[in-house]
Amino acid sequence: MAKIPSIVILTGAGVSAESGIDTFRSEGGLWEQHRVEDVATPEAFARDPDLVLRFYDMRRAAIQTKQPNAAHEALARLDAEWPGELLIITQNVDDLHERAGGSRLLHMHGTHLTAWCLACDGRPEWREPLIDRPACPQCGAAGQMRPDIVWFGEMPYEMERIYAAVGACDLFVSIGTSGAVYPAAGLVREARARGAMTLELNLEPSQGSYFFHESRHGPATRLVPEWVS
Ligand code: BV8
Repeated sequence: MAKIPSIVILTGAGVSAESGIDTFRSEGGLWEQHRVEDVATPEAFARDPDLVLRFYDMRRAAIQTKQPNAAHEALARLDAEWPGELLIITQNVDDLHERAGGSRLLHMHGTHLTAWCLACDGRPEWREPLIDRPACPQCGAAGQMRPDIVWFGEMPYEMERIYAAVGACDLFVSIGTSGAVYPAAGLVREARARGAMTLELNLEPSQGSYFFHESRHGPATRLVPEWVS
């Protein structure tokens, strides 16, 4: 019996843009006159923890007011129906893939759904602001919680599992990412080198378009349902 193709899907901020969540580089990724790259770093957290905690509290609260869009829903349908291997690797820290029903999901840059306690290394479910230095629900330590988000200069989560999935896939689809941030932006080359077909669905050509066999340009809420159907 013919092998069912295995699929790896990489999503970025563009898949959540039509849900009203700002991408990083459309408005220049600015926040309170800081570049995101300057706020989303361990150094920024050490230098000005209140600024960084306020940045993530604001984004966590904003995300809770947003809804998944037709792109998230189409990917969740594919996830539910595809009989072969499938993994959605998202760079996004929002929970819109989950809320659309996605389950074969990996947040390589972390998520707003949990916080990270530096006292016990726990990852409790989290929804509240961190600016008030709440106590960790697992160990009770106060003021030791940081966003469970991979900052610039930190190692993304589950890279071994990611490289194994990308190296074994037959189809690699990149959706809504600028190809600006590594190691995520290098995954298409890993997939292609191992013989996968590679497709990019993005509003406009990305920094990595050259590496894809095919690039389609337009809004994710149109391109993704068209591709999934
Ligand atoms: C690491 C969490 C090493 C934070 C994020 C020089 C060269 C190469 C690499 C580096 C370098 N200098 C530094 C590095 C490393 C660095 C990096 O790549 N920097 C870049 C800026 C050059 N990478 C890292 O630091 C990574 N870690 O390398 O660790 C290491 C090794 C050993 C031990 C320890 C460490 C960690 C990177 C993770 C950083 N965290 N997110 C947060 O969310 O607050 S990254 C952040 O930007 C996002 O998570 C996302 O992953 C990333 C890229 O953003 P995109 O998702 O692509 O969004 P963007 O706005 O850029 O693009 C949106 C796209 O959507 C656009 O193309 C647009 O056209 C399109 N679009 C818009 N609307 C729509 C649409 N498409 C369809 N439909 C629409 N409607």
